[in-house]
Amino acid sequence: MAGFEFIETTVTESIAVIELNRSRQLNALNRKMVHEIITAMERFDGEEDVRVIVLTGKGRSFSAGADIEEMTNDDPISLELLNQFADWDRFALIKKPIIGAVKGFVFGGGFELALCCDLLIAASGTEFSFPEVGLGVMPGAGGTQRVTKLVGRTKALEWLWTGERISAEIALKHGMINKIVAPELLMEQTMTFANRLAKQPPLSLRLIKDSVNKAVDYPLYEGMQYERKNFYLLFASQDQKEGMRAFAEKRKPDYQGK
Ligand code: DAK
Repeated sequence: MAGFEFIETTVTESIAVIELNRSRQLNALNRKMVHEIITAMERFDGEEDVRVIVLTGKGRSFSAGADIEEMTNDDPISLELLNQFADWDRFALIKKPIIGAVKGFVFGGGFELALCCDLLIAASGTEFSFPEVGLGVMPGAGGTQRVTKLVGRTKALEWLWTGERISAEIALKHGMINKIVAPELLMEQTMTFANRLAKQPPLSLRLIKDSVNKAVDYPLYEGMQYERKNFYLLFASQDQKEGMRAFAEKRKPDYQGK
């Protein structure tokens, strides 16, 4: 995809990779960059040939947070008029699986961006932190909500109040990331995992993501009703027929995402 200043994108087979490309500033997220990331993600979400989206950062860090220089002189009215949260809100609407491959610092807005991913693979040595409290502010792009839903109120408050650095091991222990890999194997292992997902029936992945996301917000009964509708819906797909026929015929299914 051409025309981006702060990200690079590539597509390998059916995996789209979006790389934050501002490594001299540790991929600090300026506004244009966030806009570019979500724009690329939405385009890939709509491309039939793409089945999984990988988000990562160039250089030694995933992202050291929002660009502090850019927001130093913000005031509530300028923030309201900029309406930047509109871009951040769009991450929750991406239907395809998003895998974050993170390393180095995953701080502030960078941490919030990582929490927009569905799965996270971290290089050993990765550190997560919400340093906002040390700047006299707090996370505003979903950090307090997403981390609390993931790890619970007690740890969330500790991390958000202190701004302390959370090691990859602690993140794994609290179910915040999926696995830790050697730094030099981060992309290789992420692509292997992405390829595994890319072979699964895309509509199943899509409706599983939708249902699991509802589980976070809905009471159990309502969530189960919602799940049921998605379950029924998959029986309208060609891939359901293909999957079950392939089982009966003792061959590998060939899923088309239809
Ligand atoms: N912003 C701007 N530049 C940054 C940066 C950042 N967040 N983080 C690092 N850099 C720049 C450094 O200034 C330095 O630039 P030069 O001096 O070389 O020009 C370069 O990246 C390399 O950084 P260091 O020299 O500091 O590298 P070190 O290894 O010594 O230290 C560090 C790495 C990550 C510990 C340190 O750079 C650091 O503490 N960085 C700041 C971390 C931080 O406080 N992050 C921001 C949290 S606030 C919003 C949505 C989201 C947010 C806000 C609004 N809306 C939608 C409205 C989120 C807010 C935040 O993330």
